[in-house]
Amino acid sequence: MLTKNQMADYWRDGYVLIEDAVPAGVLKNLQSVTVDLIEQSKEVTTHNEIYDLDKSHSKNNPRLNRIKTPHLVHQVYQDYLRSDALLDLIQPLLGPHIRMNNSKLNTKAAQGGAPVEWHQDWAFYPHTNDDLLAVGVMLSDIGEDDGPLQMIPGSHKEPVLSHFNNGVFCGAINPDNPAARLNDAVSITGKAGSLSLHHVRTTHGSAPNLGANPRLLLLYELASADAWPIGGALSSFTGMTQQELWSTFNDNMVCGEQSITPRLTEVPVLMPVPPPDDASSIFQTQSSGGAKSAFVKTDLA
Ligand SMILES: O=C(O)CCC(=O)C(=O)O
Repeated sequence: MLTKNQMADYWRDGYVLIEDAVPAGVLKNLQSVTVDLIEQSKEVTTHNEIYDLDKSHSKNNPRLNRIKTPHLVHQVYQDYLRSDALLDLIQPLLGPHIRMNNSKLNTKAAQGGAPVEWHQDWAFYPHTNDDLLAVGVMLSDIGEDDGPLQMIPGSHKEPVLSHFNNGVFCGAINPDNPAARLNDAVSITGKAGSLSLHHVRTTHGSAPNLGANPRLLLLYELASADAWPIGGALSSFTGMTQQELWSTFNDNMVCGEQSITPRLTEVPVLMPVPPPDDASSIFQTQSSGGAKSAFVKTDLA
């Protein structure tokens, strides 16, 4: 269960870190399946439905940005999502009816794995209300040098900032924008088995991984069931038929009841269009959209 203080932290700062959140046996399974999946990427030479590759990926040295939609790749990721250990932490924030929009496992490669430029998830997928959050489960120890998630406290209560470059959605805030308050950044570090919860409007990003091991962060993007994505946004639902969307929505219910009565609140919405050339992941959106980097380039990799 979230404590009262943890809930207060979340609503005040737009994120909270919970240590020792994942039961030891579950953590071990998540880690071993993840290591196997990275190993299996050796045979892969271009981005595909499962893998987003780091620039220096090779057969001898598998280096990934991401395992896409891990919940579709292995049951272990579904089981943890639907476990009481996780639901007890998210229901106090999202209510009893929760849908997962997407999952991803960002495996920032050792010694140079790519940064994620500063952004608010909301800019990618505005909904009818903003009762959405992302769970970030640390599957490896994550210290300051490992490219931890960084958050800007209180940004979830501030305006949604431009994520455009030359009129094209680039999925990143220009680091020169003073409204981003990047000097206020706080790193979310912790031991494997810790997790963070961040509000959909909280500004966050992460630097390259300078550490000796891949930084493994499993992300679940969750929504109250009555928060419906606004059509036309870049999202995991883009391109689905109505039937596919309905069955995906039902498959992705984590707990409680499906809703066909979206709750409409006064939320700031700016549609993420026109899209960049490649919007297949945040990494490709930011690079093909020409996002200006906030992070010092590294040539370690
Ligand atoms: O993996 C990270 O450091 C950031 C992930 C993130 O914000 C995203 O994928 O939207």
